[in-house]
Amino acid sequence: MDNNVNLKVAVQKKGRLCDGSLTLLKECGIDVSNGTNQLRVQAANFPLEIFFLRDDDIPEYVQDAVADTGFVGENVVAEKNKEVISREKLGFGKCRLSLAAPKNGNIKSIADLNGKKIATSYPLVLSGFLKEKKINAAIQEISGSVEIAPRIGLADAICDLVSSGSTLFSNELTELETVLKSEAVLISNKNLSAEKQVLLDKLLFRIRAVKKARNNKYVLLNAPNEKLDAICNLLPGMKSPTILPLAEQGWSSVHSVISETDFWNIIEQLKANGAQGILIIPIEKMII
Ligand code: PRT
Ligand code: ZN
Repeated sequence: MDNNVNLKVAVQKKGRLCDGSLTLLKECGIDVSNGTNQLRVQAANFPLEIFFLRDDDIPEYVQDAVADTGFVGENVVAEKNKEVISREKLGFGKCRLSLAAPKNGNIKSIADLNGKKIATSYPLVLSGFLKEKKINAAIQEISGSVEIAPRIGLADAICDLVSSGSTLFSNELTELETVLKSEAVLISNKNLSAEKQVLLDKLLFRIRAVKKARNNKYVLLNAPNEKLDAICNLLPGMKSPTILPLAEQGWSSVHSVISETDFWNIIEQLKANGAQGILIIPIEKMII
């Protein structure tokens, strides 16, 4: 294998996906601490080079092999419609592209959009959605501040990204329907060389281990021996829980791995079965 091969990774230069992308790379053991001021940074301990770009340009650069892979929102991938492969959802940058209309106006559902004008930065995704729903509305493409379009008379409704909903709320807009759900995703070029594919697979392996670890917790608890069966049945561990005797007669320590959501669902039952000294510990990496 050519030792000079570098995986070229596109990351948003400044914005909502920048921190999440760099943190994920760091948790994958890839050190890019040289900062984000430059256009490109070489990782210290992995054959990988980061290019800092505007998020809108990332699908095209990956398609054209200027970058081999990139971190970008699914919303941008859908709108830019370039020839790239979506390899892995990344669990951050979550939002939805939604239709919204003035709170006190006469547009109460998407059927009321017929004959109306909708402002958006996502004309391609929106036109596909309107076609599918058989709604005949005009699309006014604008590049920013979409939420003010109804107030200044530019459009009757909008189609924009929403996360907390506070932008819609403060502009007196109500959400009508979700057009697309989105999160950050790792995309790649369709024709990677064998060497680059090996590097991408290594990166994906690490990303999956970090994602699994983020969703799971290590649980330690003390259980009276007569309740061990009941408690172990409550814990869906990776294989089966580890059970170690405690110095105190009649008690054991139970160790397992569990998703955080599952844990909160069974905590009361664990306590009802006599579990004590329950510890929840974050997991750094998880490889199954
Ligand atoms: O300069 P560059 O072009 O790289 O950045 P940008 O300004 O285009 O993008 P940026 O950093 O704002 O967003 C990058 C990506 O983050 C988007 O493409 C989405 O995938 C994701 N993302 C997640 C969001 C949001 N949440 C989000 N809330 N992108 C934008 N918003 C905006 C939205 O447009 C609206 O103005 O935030 C406002 C709504 O937020 P709430 O919380 O008030 O609902
Ligand atoms: Zn952008």
